Amino acid sequence: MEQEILRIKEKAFSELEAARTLEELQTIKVKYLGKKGELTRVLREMKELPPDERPRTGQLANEVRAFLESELDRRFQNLIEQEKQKQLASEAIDVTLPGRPVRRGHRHPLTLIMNEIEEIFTGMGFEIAEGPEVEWDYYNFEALNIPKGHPARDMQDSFYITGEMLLRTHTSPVQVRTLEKTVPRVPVRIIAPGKVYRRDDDATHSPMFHQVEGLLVDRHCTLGDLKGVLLTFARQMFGKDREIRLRPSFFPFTEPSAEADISCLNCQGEGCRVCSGTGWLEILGAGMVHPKVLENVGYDPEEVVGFAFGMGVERIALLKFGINDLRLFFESDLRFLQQF
Ligand code: 2NL
Repeated sequence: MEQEILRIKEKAFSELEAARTLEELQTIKVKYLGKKGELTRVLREMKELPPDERPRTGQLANEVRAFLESELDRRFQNLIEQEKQKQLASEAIDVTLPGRPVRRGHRHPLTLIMNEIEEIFTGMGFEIAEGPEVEWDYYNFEALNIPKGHPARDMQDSFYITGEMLLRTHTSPVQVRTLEKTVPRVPVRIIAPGKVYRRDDDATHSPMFHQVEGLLVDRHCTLGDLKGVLLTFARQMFGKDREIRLRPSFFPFTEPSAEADISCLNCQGEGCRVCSGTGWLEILGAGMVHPKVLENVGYDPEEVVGFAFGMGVERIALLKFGINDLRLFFESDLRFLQQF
């Protein structure tokens, strides 16, 4: 029987050494150590041996069983490790491969124009002011001398949130808030860039658009100073040959008020299709701050004067890029956007 046990040991050992997969190894384990395994069978047959032979043979059988168990265990660990290495090798990253190109984006054309406007005015000493897009009726209208019943306050023209709150229809409320905080200090030189909202939607109007307003308040300034600031802006934005003209106009928050035109970009003032034969293109509205507005925010209109202006960023962008439909800016069509 001892011969039999040793034979099983040799056979099992050489088989487990030869096993190449975890499945093969499991089969070998069952074949020798399982319930119906060869070594298990031999152990069961021990009770047929003469009693004096049983301890020695028993001990041998147990030693062989322990030996095979530990060798099987060692081979299991080996094979698991091998599988892991194989897996890692198949997943290896080739760091020398060229990368997949990621297409680089860029700023939206309106952002480019907005940044350019901001740089021109900060270059003249204006600071950038910001404020909320959801605004009180008071800051958006009342403080700006736009009385109850004025057409601009009509529900048809503005997005109201409650009776007293709306989406700002211009960035003027930012300037009102700034003046309230600054009074009675002068000079004040700010621009207020940002999104504004009106109930309009066609080729030249979007319900959300962008404005940059400017404001200067000091002990002394004139319409001439305003014109100089606007001429400097026009030439930096649209070219050094631009001329500027002011035409009388009306805004509730300025007196006097004016529309500012630049000499036509296409015909240099000769008159063409772009400027409808006039030689001029309207770019913004402006004026001297109404004394009522100064009073409303706490300045003494006998002590200080101011000028203000406001421009639509989309309009500036359309003129500068020679485009005729502002909806292009909001359609997110890359074929359009990639041209800037
Ligand atoms: C336009 C005209 C304008 C202003 C905006 C302003 C602000 C304060 C006081 C007085 Cl706090 N005026 N802003 C003045 C004149 C014109 O905008 O056509 N914008 C697109």
